[in-house]
Amino acid sequence: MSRIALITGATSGIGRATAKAFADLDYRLILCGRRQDRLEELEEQLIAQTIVTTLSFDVRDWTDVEEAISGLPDEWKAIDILVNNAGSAQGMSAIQDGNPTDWDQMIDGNVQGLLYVSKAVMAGMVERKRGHIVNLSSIAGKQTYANGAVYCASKAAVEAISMGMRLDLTQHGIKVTNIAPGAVETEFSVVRFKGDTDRAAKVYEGFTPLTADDIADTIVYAVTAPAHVTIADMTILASAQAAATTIYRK
Ligand code: 8X3
Repeated sequence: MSRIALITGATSGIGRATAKAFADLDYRLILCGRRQDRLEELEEQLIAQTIVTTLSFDVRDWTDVEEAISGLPDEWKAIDILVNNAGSAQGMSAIQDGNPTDWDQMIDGNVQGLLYVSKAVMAGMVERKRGHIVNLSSIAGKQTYANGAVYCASKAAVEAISMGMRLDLTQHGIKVTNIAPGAVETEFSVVRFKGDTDRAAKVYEGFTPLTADDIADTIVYAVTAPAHVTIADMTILASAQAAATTIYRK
């Protein structure tokens, strides 16, 4: 039987591209997101290629996460691959001007949400002595930049959690991969700037940014590596990008 992969934040950007790439590998897919209509629309697209189910829940709500994942029918319970992709940046401002609601959303979504979904999936992986967890971090988790302290902190937490997971889970036959993308053109900046598409477009002006498919390719590389190989950590930058905020624009 083909592997079962659960992807959070599957309805857009890197999550959606990963779902499509996994469908090409014939993986059975559990697509998770908050928006049921968008999940169904993606399911509709992928169903010709592979077996798909959807789960709609908010990663920030433990009861919701626990109920959704423990309620999976038996044939979906043996999850082989978890892609912790859900997350966002909210706002960009000096720390003293930061909005606590934005902070909550980033810490709760990017850190707590990743922990909750992992918690709901890890016990089964440990029991089966098999599994692969892919955490979406960011270059922002490795390099803090001005006006991004809380987003960067949330991704630095993902880096620490990836390392900690690897320390605790390797002995149970579970691989952990941390993926740290640089500038990827998705809805990321539109969300960060609360729908200001002009400001979002400026982030990617004057150079060729990464696409969600570029990152999906690296995830495929990690999950299809031979059994004896763990891709522990990958940083992927646009070729015009030298560091988090150093981008050579034309
Ligand atoms: C997204 C990359 O550099 O805009 O995580 O924070 S960056």
